[in-house]
Amino acid sequence: MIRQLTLEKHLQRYSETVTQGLAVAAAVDAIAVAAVEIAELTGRGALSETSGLATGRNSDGDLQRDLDVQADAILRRCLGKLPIAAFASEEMREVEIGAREARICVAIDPLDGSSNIDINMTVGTIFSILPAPDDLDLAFAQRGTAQLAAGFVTYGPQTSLVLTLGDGVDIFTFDRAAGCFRLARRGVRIPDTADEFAINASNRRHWDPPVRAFIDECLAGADGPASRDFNMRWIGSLVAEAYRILTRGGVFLYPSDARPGYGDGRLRLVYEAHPIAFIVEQAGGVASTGRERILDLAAHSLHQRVPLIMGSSGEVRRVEQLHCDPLPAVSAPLFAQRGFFRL
Ligand code: AFP
Repeated sequence: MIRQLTLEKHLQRYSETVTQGLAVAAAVDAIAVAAVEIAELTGRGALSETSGLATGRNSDGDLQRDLDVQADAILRRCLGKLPIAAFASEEMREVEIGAREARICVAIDPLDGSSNIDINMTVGTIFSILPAPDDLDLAFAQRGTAQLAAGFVTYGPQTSLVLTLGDGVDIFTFDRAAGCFRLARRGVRIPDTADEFAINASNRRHWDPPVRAFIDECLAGADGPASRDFNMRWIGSLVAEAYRILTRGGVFLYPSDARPGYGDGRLRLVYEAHPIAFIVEQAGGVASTGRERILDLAAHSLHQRVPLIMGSSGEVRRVEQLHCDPLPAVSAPLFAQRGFFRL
């Protein structure tokens, strides 16, 4: 029975089969240990000394909450015991060079979705593990295809670790009674088509025409070119959206938009889009900017943002098609009279 397979056993088998296997397995294990401590911290909510309220801004100007800082410290403590050549975090301005002879580099978003902490919403840790290049200044300038492993942990009803080691996607759920992560789902696959889209619809007036056209098709439902009705979700937590899409398919869009500072969207390439894209592709989905494959991109700066459209291949490919062959400009009469989306 798959439930008997623990994360520890899974990593042990992997470490015996791949060149950097031992280093990668040790890093994933350290992240899992940190995740249990972070789950305990986030699970205490208002009972803990940490408030979840904003205490400042990180190096890239995002609101930083004390839980962001605490989660970062827990992960750095657990990973700090390992030989890691270069380490990067959303909460750190620069890359930290570590053991130069080490074989791997690690990038993390310690607590994605932390703006949801005070409303008791699922948040998570995202991680990307890369080979150590000869020039460590280029550690996080590698294409996403260079990743050796990636995943995320959800701190919600379940503490679950979603992991790819380059050979499919598995989900391990923390068994509180046993004190270990057990295999809950093996070889996760994203359905090729789905009827659920996720986007922050309040930004519609700022979107580029192809994104508007795609969302208008979803809203037109059975009356429009998609010939079927859609449902909408927007959680405001990338890890929760990704977990839902891994569970029942769908498409997530955080596109570039016309707001100041959102010309490349909101999500970071190195420690959000790259790892999520690796997971999505390994589960049979697609992850794109709307024009390019996310995993083909290499960052020119550590906190570089990138538009992210990911999920079921059918829907993501439709968004790409609308970017490549834009529909003729119309005054979108479909919604002028409906009122839901006025021009
Ligand atoms: P926080 O970590 O600041 O809460 O941001 C979460 C996030 O990066 C991603 O997880 C969400 O999908 C997205 O932002 C939500 O962005 P909006 O608040 O603009 O909808």
